[in-house]
Amino acid sequence: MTINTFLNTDALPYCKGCGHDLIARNTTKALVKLGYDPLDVIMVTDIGCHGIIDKCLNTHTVHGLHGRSVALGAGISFGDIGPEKKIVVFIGDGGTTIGLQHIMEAARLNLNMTVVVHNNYLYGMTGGQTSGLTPVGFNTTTSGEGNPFAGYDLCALSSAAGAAYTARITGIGDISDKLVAAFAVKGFSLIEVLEICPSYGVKLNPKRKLAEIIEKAGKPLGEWTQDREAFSAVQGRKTQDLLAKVHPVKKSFNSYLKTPMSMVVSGSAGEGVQLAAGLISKAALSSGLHVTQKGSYPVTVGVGFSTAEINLSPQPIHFHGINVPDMALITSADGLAHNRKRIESMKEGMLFIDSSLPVPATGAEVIQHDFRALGARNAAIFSVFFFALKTGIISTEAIFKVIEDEGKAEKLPIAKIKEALALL
Ligand SMILES: Cc1ncc(C[n+]2csc(CCOP(=O)(O)OP(=O)(O)O)c2C)c(N)n1
Ligand code: SF4
Ligand SMILES: [Mg+2]
Repeated sequence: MTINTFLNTDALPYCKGCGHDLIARNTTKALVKLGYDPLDVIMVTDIGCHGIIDKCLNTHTVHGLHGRSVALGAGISFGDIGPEKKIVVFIGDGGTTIGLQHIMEAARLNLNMTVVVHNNYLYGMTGGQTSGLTPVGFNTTTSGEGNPFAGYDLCALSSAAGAAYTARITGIGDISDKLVAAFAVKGFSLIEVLEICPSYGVKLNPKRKLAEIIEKAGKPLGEWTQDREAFSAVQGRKTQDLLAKVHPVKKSFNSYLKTPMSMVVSGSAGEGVQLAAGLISKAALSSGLHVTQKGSYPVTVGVGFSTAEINLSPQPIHFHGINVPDMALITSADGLAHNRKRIESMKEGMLFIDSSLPVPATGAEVIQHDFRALGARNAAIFSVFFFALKTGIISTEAIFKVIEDEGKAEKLPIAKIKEALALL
């Protein structure tokens, strides 16, 4: 079988005689048979020998972490990409073992995609180790005396989980019609293609033929179908546009900021740090700046530090990491402890710190204030207004407008904040 519109080369990157070559060529042949254009197809590949096909394909390609290609395919499928698109997920027996639950979930929900399992009975790319689909008695580099355990019956699992279509076939000859049958299904289909890796499987199991290995494995070839509505048909009736709930931020203010600026806002969990950081970010957006914001806090809710990292820039931001910030707003001892090292590393910039706290040695200009005067829960929010007033990078009006637009005015002590700001 030669090159078609889906392949940009006839020289596929596998060892001679590898079954993955046959699957790749037949996959593209099946897609041509079904009338797909290459850009109607999203090929998601996994880690492993089968996954190195990406560069040879003219389709969209996504390459995932080992065992996660089905999860990536699921994410794409949830994206409501339209019925004319086709998601094909490639995964090895190793990836299947690692990410089995992703397959079960995609089958259970009957997501629109086809998973092509390249079952060569071992971890090919890393040298032929046993996987969860290696049959009992099969030799691998990690079970030289023959695998003492039976492999999973993947098709039984897929079908039991709810796949609309499941098939197990031998990877020999022209398998394009078998792939067509799987690709044409509305909902979740899985096709397990059995093959032997010539470089490890054949070498370690001399004289054994695929048909005999399949028979001994006790997992029959076949097709299993069930009449179920595809996920999109079930869920499409209920799904609302989640973006409709997001308040668009319009440019209503200006900022004098001419160069990028990084800052950390940090205090204690439960003291409004992330909310306060969000106010700065949205006020900055409404002032025409580009913004990134990242939150960091322990998994234990309401205990310990809470830190937000913000980048503001008049130009697009290509890197959002912050090592030593230009500005730091610290409203509690937890926040100080979490950021002490980088505050000590600041050679310039400004440190706004609650007056109850010891001031660390720093090259930053230090501004102390009683941010906790309006209560601990309002410390971070008040510090943000204070920062705006002192630096002018964003205006307090811009922050008040964000609060009003988002309907948060009732929950915040606006009158007290205004009173305190008037005294500054
Ligand atoms: C989470 C994770 N574990 C292990 C690896 C190392 N690794 C890379 S390829 C590979 C074997 C892949 O085997 P399989 O999925 O069966 O694909 P094949 O190479 O046989 O096509 C392994 C274990 C990895 N990349 N990521
Ligand atoms: S190592 Fe095995 S699975 Fe990998 S390309 Fe070579 S023959 Fe195929
Ligand atoms: Mg494998």
